Amino acid sequence: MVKDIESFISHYEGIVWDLDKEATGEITLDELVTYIKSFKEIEDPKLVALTIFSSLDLNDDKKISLQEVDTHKLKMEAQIVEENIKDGIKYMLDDYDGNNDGKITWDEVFNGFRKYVRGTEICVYKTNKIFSNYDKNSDKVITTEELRNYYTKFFE
Ligand SMILES: [Ca+2]
Ligand SMILES: [Ca+2]
Ligand SMILES: [Ca+2]
Repeated sequence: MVKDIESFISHYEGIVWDLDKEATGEITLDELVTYIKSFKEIEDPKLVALTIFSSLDLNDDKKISLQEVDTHKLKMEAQIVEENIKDGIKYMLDDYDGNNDGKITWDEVFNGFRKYVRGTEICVYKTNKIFSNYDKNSDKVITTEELRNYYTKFFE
């Protein structure tokens, strides 16, 4: 169903052009059902139209406006950013948070490198490099909040 909504949105402007006879910039439920019926492979056009309406018709006036489509687009984009941030945090914790307490200490990162990198100096260097990126308050602990700040800047 989400796919129906997204494909509807990506075609929205073209659809408005075709269906919105009075050129109000809005699509009614009937207009949408008519449009969806043109896709032979969709078995229940009314149901698909209602699903699209339930996510897009925010002010419940039984019309989808351009603004409502834009709002939905922004919401989806924000959701993608949020997922990327969460993935980034998870990736760091999976890699470095040895004792799974949701914080990454200097020793955890250092010991992580020690397992597969030869030479103490290079491990210290690599560890310090990570901390200069993430540990904003320089207390030698990377918190999930610091990770979130880092990835928020990175993805926005
Ligand atoms: Ca509306
Ligand atoms: Ca830890
Ligand atoms: Ca810190």
